[in-house]
Amino acid sequence: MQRDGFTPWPAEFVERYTSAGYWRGKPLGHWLWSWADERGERVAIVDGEYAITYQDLAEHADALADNLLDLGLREGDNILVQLPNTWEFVALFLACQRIGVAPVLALLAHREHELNYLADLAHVRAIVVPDTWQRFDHQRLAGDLAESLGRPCEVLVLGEHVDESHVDLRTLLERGQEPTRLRARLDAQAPDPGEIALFLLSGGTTGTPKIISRTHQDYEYNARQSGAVCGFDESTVYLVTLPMGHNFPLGSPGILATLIHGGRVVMIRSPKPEVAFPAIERERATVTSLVPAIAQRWVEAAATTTHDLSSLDLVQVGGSVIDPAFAARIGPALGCTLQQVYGMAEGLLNYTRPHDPVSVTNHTQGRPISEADEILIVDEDGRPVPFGGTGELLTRGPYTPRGYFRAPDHNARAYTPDGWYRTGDLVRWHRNGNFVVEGRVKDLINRGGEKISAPEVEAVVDLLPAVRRVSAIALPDPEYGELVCVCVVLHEDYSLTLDEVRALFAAQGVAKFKHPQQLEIVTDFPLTAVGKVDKKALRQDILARGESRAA
Ligand code: OOB
Repeated sequence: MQRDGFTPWPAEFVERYTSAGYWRGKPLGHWLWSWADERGERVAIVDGEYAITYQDLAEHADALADNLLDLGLREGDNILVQLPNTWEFVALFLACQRIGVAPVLALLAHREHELNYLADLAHVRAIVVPDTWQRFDHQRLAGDLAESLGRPCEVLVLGEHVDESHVDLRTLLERGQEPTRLRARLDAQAPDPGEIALFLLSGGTTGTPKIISRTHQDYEYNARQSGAVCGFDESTVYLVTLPMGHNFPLGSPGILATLIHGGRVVMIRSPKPEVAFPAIERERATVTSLVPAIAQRWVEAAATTTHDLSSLDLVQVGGSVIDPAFAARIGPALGCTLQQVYGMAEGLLNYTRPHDPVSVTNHTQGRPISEADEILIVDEDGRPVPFGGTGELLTRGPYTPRGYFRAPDHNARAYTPDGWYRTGDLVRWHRNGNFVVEGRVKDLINRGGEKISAPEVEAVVDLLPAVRRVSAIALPDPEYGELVCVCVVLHEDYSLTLDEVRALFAAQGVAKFKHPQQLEIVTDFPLTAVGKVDKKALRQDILARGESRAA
């Protein structure tokens, strides 16, 4: 039973990926037990004082899966998940995989604006949140949201204070039944491996963000092959530094590859050096993944830290660009090898390899992880550019889905008729055979690795009565790489301040990381030949303004 709105791979590709062994014909939940059978009492996850073995993880996930069934969730249902990095989040993710329920992986930063939209788009049957997180009452927001949907939607809460009308996630994790019998019962109703296993959020370049459905076997390969490329094995101790709803820490190689390859996952709640460094020392973490803005903080903090970071072998940095000069500092500062990662929730992953020379790791964003990744670099007219030239990257492959979920109009633009995904990234091949990311043609702002859709920002600003026209652009930011600048043309006799703009974003319940940092009032926008706002020229104008202001 395939969910509507899913774009399948054509049969010949299914056959190709299966016969080559990329796809292994089993749902993700199957692998949970094969790991447990092999490694039983080895520790799978460390979360603070708590260490959970592979066997316990499988048993807890089964208990939870069974309780989700009791709540009425069924194969083909979707749920919205917004949780901090915890072992319970991993158990929930795996429980879903046992019974064919697909989690939509929201971020803790998301608020009404994003959650309403996602709940609606995926027709979710449950919402899972912490009670509170960083002083925000997630439970209340989820409760209000569930009520407003106008159809049954359970609220599951992780934390100390669970309202009576909601379900306590920890209770659902408690083991009741005899594990072998429960396992057999759940095995008997295992989902199809070609089905949707999870939804990742896309950065999005449209007014409403899209979600990406990933299947069991494509995502298992995504993680397994990532782990193989990065040398993951039983000695791997992976520190989950970034929010685990992101593709990077979840499956690239992240948590899933660590479990696939028999290592140990260490959970932390914050990427700050004050939290991460003690955890590295205590758990002898060997590998982690960071976005550039966090890598920057780690490099600065490492200069004076008293914590022993010597266990760190490999630090992956990706999600947005780093300049080669900074890249060169990371390895020496943290006493490890740098790996650059250029990936996307839509699929394709590129890594520099752990044994590459620094000329590769410091200067390029790596190469595809699979020999089955197909790559095209094309010019504006869709023609391949000669080797070494810059163009848009198009790709197909065994872990690059053929379409966004329930987005036919957008898919017609984002994919070619023969299934190539247009990444919107401008890249070139370095002569050493790795990609260099040169820029992008897609309309988004990349703030410290978090992607912000410019049209989504514009749609919010457009609600202001003072605003006649609006255009959101990326400007350089010393800490996060880019910031959100909104440029507006005002109606006559109106004025507008940045504070008013930000107050509107807060009132609309938009995630904080999307709130604009800069407001520029202009009299008109430069236009392209076809009459669209010329954002490149606008950006130049605003940068020039900044320079003359500074002078
Ligand atoms: C990762 O995934 P997303 O889906 O949040 O964002 C993908 C986009 C890419 O298309 C590219 O525009 C940008 O983020 N990006 C990079 C980059 N890595 C990603 N731009 C320049 N240099 C890099 N190293 O960001 C993501 C997914 C899996 C692993 C790592 C990152």
